[in-house]
Amino acid sequence: MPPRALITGITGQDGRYMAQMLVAKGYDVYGMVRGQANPKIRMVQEETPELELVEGDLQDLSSLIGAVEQVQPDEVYNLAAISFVALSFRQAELTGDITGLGVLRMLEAVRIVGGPSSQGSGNRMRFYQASSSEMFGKVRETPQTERTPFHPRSPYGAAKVFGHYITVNYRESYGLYACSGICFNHESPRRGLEFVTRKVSNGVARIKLGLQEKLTLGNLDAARDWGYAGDFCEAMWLMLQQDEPDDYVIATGETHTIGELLQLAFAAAGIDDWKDLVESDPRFTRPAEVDILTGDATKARDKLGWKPKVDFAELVRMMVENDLAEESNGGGRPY
Ligand code: G4F
Repeated sequence: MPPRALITGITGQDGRYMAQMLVAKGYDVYGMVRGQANPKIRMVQEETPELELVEGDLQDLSSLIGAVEQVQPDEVYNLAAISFVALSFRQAELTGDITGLGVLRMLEAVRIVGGPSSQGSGNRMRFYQASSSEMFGKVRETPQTERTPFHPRSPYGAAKVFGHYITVNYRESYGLYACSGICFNHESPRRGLEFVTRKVSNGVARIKLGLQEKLTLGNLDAARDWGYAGDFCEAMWLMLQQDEPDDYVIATGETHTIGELLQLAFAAAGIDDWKDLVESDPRFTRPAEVDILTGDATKARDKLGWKPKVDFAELVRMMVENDLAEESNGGGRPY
């Protein structure tokens, strides 16, 4: 029997890479979707025809129990969340419910359905929680490791801290094989247009093609440890293949500024003189900011044998080239 995986957040960037990676590894893969019409569902079905869809909603425990009962997964990847930090300030309660309590509900579904002991001990289902470097927020030390204290700076970060600790708690209380990956920013051509890397790659492509005049961003001083989403999905899978469950920082260890991101993106489109093409607008700044993040993934390297393959320059080039092709072709997909 091939192993079975259940992925929440299947229409998001990571869910899409994870589904394709697991299918290639021989898994039967199930993606959880909310019951309503979502144009991205067709996209993931076209992208990964082997994928089966199952209904479930992180706000509804009984639907999660139903999904886990139906799939009987060996591995559960909880990748779903309200993941856009800026939106979490405007929809703080919803973010707490989905990004925070949603983790608890998913863990409960695994604990209840997973047997043989309903208390979790001996539970054959392995659980991955997508934790985030946003939990470090106003950073207490640099670089950040698995032992760095958290200081979230947004409702999103605070909800992720709950999700992280409840995952640790279910591991310690019920013996669940539950892991938390503290993932630093990870990007790709599949990144949503609201995130800064894709906003830049897409904006640069549109400027190059004469479809847009300027790129309007928020805080230009921020710096991030940006990696490639495909590499990060490999780390998530590796976490669930170990003898013992544990938590890991997943990061490249390199920090770049938004200025460097802009420089590389414009260069990839063959535009040298770009300073006047970028402006900052307070509409895109946040009530509290995470200024700079740098991860130390030594533990993942030593215990999982993981290291990133795609570097920052290659990542930015890949994203700009994708957007140049999509925008030349009428703007890509409507989602
Ligand atoms: O691309 P961002 O929106 O990503 P952010 O806030 O770092 O969060 C992402 O990475 C986290 C991992 O650490 C994930 F957990 C989370 O779900 C998400 O995937 O913003 C990056 C930086 C911020 O400092 C932001 O203020 O870029 C700055 N920025 C400046 N101008 C902008 C803009 N961000 C966006 N989205 N749009 C702008 O116009």
